[in-house]
Amino acid sequence: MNLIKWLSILLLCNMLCSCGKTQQPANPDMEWWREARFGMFVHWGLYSVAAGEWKGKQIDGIGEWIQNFAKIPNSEYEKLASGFTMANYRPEEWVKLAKNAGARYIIFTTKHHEGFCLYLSSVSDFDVERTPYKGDPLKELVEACRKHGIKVGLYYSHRQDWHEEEAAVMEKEYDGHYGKPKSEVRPDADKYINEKALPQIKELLTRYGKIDLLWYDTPMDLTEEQSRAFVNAVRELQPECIVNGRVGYDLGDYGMLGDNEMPCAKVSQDLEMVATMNRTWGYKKNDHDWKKPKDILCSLIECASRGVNYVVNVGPKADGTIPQPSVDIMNFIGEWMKTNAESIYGTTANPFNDNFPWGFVTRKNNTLYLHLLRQPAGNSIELKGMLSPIEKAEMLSSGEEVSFSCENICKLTLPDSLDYERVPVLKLTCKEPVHFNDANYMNESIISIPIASGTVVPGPEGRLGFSEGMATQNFRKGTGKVLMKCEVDSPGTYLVRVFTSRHWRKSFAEGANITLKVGNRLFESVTLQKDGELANVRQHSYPETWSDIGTVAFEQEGTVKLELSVNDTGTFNRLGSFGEDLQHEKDDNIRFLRIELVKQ
Ligand code: FHN
Repeated sequence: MNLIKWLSILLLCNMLCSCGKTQQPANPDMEWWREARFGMFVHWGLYSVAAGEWKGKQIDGIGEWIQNFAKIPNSEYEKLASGFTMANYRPEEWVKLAKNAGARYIIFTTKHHEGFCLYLSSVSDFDVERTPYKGDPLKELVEACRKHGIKVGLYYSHRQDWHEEEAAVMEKEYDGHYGKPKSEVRPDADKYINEKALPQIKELLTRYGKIDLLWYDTPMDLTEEQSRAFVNAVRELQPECIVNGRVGYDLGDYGMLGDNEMPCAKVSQDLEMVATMNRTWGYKKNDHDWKKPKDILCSLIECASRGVNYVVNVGPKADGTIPQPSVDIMNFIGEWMKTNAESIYGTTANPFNDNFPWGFVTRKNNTLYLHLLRQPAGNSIELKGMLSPIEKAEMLSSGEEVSFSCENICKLTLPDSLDYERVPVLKLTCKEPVHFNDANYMNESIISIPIASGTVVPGPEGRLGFSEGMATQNFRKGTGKVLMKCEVDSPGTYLVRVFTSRHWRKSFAEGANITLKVGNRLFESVTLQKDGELANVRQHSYPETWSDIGTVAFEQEGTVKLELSVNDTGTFNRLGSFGEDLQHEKDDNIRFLRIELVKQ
């Protein structure tokens, strides 16, 4: 490091040393972020040069972790900089891609775990100056964002930095990165934070004008005081800048789901979910496992219907080209947003508890938006929980009126010619803010009961609750039970189907055992079997499994109570280790999503 860089560090340290000590100023205004609902992530770095391959060998796992997975020493990894040409980098094209898709903010990796800075840094010489590119890619992107009215989010890996020995997290790091044996590596997190991370945050927040969002990642073993210093640095330098939840210790302005973790019910706080389009964040030339454009669009819709912001990732190549399938996906969303964006921006979650089999609902004051992923049975929809009379029903994109009647139940009859591949949206306007009741009803022969619609009765040992994404948390023997209910309006026999999920790195737990009471029927000490797994957008991240545990007969209509407890969480195997942390996954927990009663 040259003298000027050292002097800059000292100066920046001086200016920042009070950050950890001062009182935290008021939180920034979240208005634009809540209104946005949709953002685009960009993972771009030296890993984009490696593109998932090292010395002719395909390296498993997410592409931006290649240095770690392929055990590449810094001396070799640094050489990738010469191939990071950015020759076709057109930041304005990236911004237009995001904007045309309807994204309202971009989050750009200024420094990922590899430690390489995608901007001109005075603090570290492991930055864009080492590449053939003449310029500051961050400055250019920020300017393009401003020009097109897109909010600027900066990703910064504040704990992990494989380039700096001080930042080593010993149980996680490959000692070979530093060119010396593990026994000689001397980690010093405070030194790293004070001499590289915080000074770089200062650079990012003082050199590029207004920054709207600082997106920290993988706090790992940071202390609360260290995490707080990262929040305070932002508060002090740009009080209007929002801080994401992964800064650590719930100190951010909003909460975070795990990577590719879709919420399973409406959530109770500001929350964001980040998703890949294939299996990697950073570019991998042989990852062709692209999600379908419609599935990504539906993820955005589903997140909005749970009250969650959705941020989808693109991983440009080293020359700055965004892979064509990503462009196609963004354009597909953009086409839809042209006529349907009103049903996403500034909306709040589906007011009903129902998981409707035909799609998802969002709401804005007096208006409900019904997103139709497939044709409803009988080409009609019943909104059993709806208490407000509907004034007008129309297709959002065409304005075509839809016939309805609201006597006991609001029933809508859909036009015949809807193209469900394009996810039509039915807009319902009511005279007054929508009133509803929150019971769980039968739709198309299934009564779906989200676990989060239940109430928790705590047990003697620990506290059962719901995770950010509204699956159960700490659910094991003695932590409590969940009480739920549903409305039966069609007597008969029902199959009882229990849905659970898990992080993809864990196998289905053998021997997981529950007790479930449904009305008067007791399923005592039932071992969950893996009877099936849904083939959906979650299948590679948090796969959803169902277990059929038996049948129950209801002789009459009415409210049915359910009571669920866990006797044994079972045992599982670990299926690999590819970067994603398991911060949302407690080993001793069954992650319940919902119970379905399926009419036979
Ligand atoms: O380890 C990183 C990963 O590479 C990627 O950047 C994701 C994006 O959310 N964050 C971390 C894992 O959660």
